[in-house]
Amino acid sequence: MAETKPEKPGFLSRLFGRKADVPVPAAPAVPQAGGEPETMPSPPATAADDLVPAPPTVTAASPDTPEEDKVALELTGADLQPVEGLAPEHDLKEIVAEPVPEARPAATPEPEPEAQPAFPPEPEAPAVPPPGKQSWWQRLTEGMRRTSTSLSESVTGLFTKRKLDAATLEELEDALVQADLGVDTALRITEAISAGRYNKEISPQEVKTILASEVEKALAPVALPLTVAREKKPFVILMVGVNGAGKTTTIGKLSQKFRAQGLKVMLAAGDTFRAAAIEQLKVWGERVGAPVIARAQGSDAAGLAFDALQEAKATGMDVVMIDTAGRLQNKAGLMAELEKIVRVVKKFDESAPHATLLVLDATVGQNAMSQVELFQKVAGVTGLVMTKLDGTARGGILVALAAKFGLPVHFIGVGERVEDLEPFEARDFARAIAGLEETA
Ligand SMILES: Nc1nc2c(ncn2[C@@H]2O[C@H](COP(=O)(O)OP(=O)(O)OP(=O)(O)O)[C@@H](O)[C@H]2O)c(=O)[nH]1
Ligand SMILES: [Mg+2]
Repeated sequence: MAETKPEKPGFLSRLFGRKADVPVPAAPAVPQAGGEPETMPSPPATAADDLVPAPPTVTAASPDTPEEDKVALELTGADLQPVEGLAPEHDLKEIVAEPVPEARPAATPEPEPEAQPAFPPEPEAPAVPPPGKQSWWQRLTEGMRRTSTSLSESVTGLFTKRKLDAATLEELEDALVQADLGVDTALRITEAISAGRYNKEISPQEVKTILASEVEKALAPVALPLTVAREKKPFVILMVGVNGAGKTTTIGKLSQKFRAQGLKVMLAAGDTFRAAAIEQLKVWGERVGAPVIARAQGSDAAGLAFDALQEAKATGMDVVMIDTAGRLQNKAGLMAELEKIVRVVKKFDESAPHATLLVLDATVGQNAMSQVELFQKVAGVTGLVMTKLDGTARGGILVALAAKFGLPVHFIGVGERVEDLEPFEARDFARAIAGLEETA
C-alpha cells in the first residue's frame, strides 16, 4: 500500500510562518511483522462514519514465556475472530448500510468455535522476562520498545556527529510523524530542538532529552487518575470500545486493582452478543473475587445492566463495571445498544455512569482518533485506557490524542498480564518513548 505523507514546506518556512493547524495526516499503512491491525487502512480521522472496528488481536504470549506465566486463553477471549463481513478491507459504507437485524441472536447459544488464538505468536516480539521480577518501569520500557527503538534509531542516525540543519530536522519530524505523534507535536519538538542550536552539533542524548520533555509537556494535562468517588455507591463504570480493543481484559485487570484497594466490585456481562464474552468475564470474576451478573447470550444488555445495578446496591457494592459488546452486526446496532445502556443506567442513577472509559487499541494507529469522536458522541466518554502499546511502533498516538481531545488518560496497557496495566504517568511514558533511563 502506498504511504501517504503530509505535504510539508521546508524547515525555514515552517519556522517562519507555517500555519499551526496542519491537519493530522492519515497514518501511513506500513505493514508490520506479526500481522497486526496496522495492516488495515487507517482512514483520515474526520467523520465518525470512518470508524473501523479493529480486528481482534489476540497477542499470544512469547514462546519464551514460562508456562506458568502465560495468560489463560479463557481470560484473553481466545475465541476472538474477525467479525464476518467486517474484514478490514471491507468498504465502510457497505458495513454501515447493512440493515440492523431485528431479532437478537436466539437465546440458545450457537456452538462456539474451538478456542484458538487468532494470530500466531509474533516472531519479532521481544522475549518477555518473568513478570514477578520486573518493576512497572521495566515492563513499560519493554512494552514500549518497538516505538522507542524506532525513534532512538532515527535520532542516533540523524544526530551522530552532524550539525543541526534543516534537512536533519525535517527527517526527525518525519520520524516523529511515523511514530504517530501528530504533525503539530512533531513540529513543536523539532522547533524546541532547533532553538538556539542551528548549525551547531547536538548529541543524540540531548535530542532525546528534549523529545521527552516536550512529550511530557503534551501529556501532563491528560495524565489523570481514575478516582472512585466513595459517595457514589455503587460507582458505575461503563466500558466501551470497538471489538478486540481490550475492554473485557481491562475490566479484569481493573477489578483486581480495586479489590486490592479493598473495594467491593461487581461485574455486569453486558456483552450479550457472544457466549464466550460472557464466559470470559465470569472467569475474570472468579479469578479476582468479583460477582458477575450475566444472562444468556442474546439477552437485552441494558436490562441486564439495570439488574446488575440494583443487585449491586442491594449487596453494598462499591464499584460496578459494565462490559459492552464491541461488535454487533454493524455500527448502527452497536451504537443504538450503547445509547440504550446509558439511558437505562441513568434511570437507576441520574449521575451514572460515573465514568465511561473508552478502551483504545494502540495498534490501530490514527483510527483511534475517529473512535474517540464516535464514542464521545454516543456514550459521552470521560476517560481513555490505551492498551497494546507493546504491539506497535507508533505509541506516539497517545500524544496525538492528547493534543486533539484533551481527554483524561487513566491507564495504559503494555501486555496481557494483570500487572501489565497501570495508571498513566506522563513523565514515565515520555522517558520510555524517548528511550531514556528512569529518573528518581
Ligand atoms: N499484547 C497485549 N494484548 C492485550 C492488551 N490488552 C488486551 N490484550 C489482548 O487483546 C485481546 C482482546 O481483548 P478483550 O479484552 O477480549 O477485547 P474486547 O474489547 O473485550 O473485545 P470484544 O469482546 O470482542 O469487544 C485479548 O487477547 C487480550 O489479552 C495489551 O495491553 N497488550
Ligand atoms: Mg469483550
